[in-house]
Amino acid sequence: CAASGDTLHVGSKRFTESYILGEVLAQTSSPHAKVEHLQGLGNTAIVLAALQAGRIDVYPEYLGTIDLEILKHQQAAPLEQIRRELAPMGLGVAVPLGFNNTYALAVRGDADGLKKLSELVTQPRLRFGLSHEFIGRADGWPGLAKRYGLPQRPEGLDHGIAYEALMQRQVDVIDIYSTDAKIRQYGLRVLEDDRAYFPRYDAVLLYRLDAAERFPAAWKAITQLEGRISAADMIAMNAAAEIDGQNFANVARDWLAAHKPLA
Ligand code: PBE
Repeated sequence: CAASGDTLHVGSKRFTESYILGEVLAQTSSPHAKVEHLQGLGNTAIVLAALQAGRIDVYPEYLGTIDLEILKHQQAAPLEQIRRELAPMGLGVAVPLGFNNTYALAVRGDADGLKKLSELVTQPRLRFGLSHEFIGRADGWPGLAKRYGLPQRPEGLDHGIAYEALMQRQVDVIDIYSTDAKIRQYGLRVLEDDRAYFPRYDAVLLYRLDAAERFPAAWKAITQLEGRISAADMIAMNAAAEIDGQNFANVARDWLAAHKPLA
């Protein structure tokens, strides 16, 4: 298992931003350790299992996801409590990168009237196309439908095709990630969460405590990333990959070249 090897294994989830952040981590640590990036392993449950099994040592995750989906809290818990509960699993959370990437629902820019999630209850005919993970998550559709009393029945789709399905009018409402580049590209209207359902999803690193000890120099380099990636930076990187078609490694390299933390 990787936990005893001489290679630092970085993981990522299967969506654009996670691939890019995985590359940022891998390139940041590569001067200091042998590094391998296992890209786009899957959804939260799969990447977490890889981390717990020692197949990977660290991956980019989101605070609300750790809190509500991984630790199954009913409501947001303080960071200290999150750390206390992760420690017996051999895991830690650290290095807040500097931006929040929350879930939200969005409609086409020309959808008449709609501005807030609470207004969806009066539109039972709208077709919801929601990502599979969102439909299944405790902090996703089940809780959202309950909080807002929503009568619609969502259809599951892959987040990678959600924007195109919306623009081709196959569906009317999709879940978005707030740092997605296509929100602006397609001029979507993000609906206000007027009953404060969604928590903060600050980007952080979820890692094996033993990895920080096994790769001290690489870990030190990684910690220098704290607070350095703004939401605008992340949206621009997502745009470079999804709209301009650049590969993830180049996107990460360009960002690092422009924002290199002082050694
Ligand atoms: N996301 C959006 C999250 C939660 C909010 C896709 C960045 C995730 O768990 O991956």
